[in-house]
Amino acid sequence: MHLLHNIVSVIFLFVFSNALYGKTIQIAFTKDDSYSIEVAHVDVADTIEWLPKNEGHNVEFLIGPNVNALPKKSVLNAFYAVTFDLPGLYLYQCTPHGHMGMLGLVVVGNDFHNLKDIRELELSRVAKSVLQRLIRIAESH
Ligand SMILES: [Cu+2]
Repeated sequence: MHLLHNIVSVIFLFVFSNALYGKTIQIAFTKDDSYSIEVAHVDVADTIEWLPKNEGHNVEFLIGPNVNALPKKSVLNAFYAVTFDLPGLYLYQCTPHGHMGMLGLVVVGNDFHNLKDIRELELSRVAKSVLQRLIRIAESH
């Protein structure tokens, strides 16, 4: 009975802390000038960590649910982490390779309310076609 109580307590703590602090997922910069996860689905309060496993890349947010409060641009070759507080879509690029289509999309809380803003972004032709592919992946999740 005591053991069962402990197990229930541990499960409760796990669920509770998950709700409070969120989960963390990791995305690596790859040698193919891409992000290892191109479309990430997370919940509000979850964190994404970007790992500089390949040189010459960073993370620069182009748009998010609050365009006036985007996460700051990361430094090349540096570890970076963002905790997502607002539901909606966030699009980011690698500053040197964004025009070549090194983009990442984050869907927070399965919320697509600002999809129109993302579609209206000015991007290179290659980046635009990559973005369309990422949106299709996100929508078919
Ligand atoms: Cu890059």
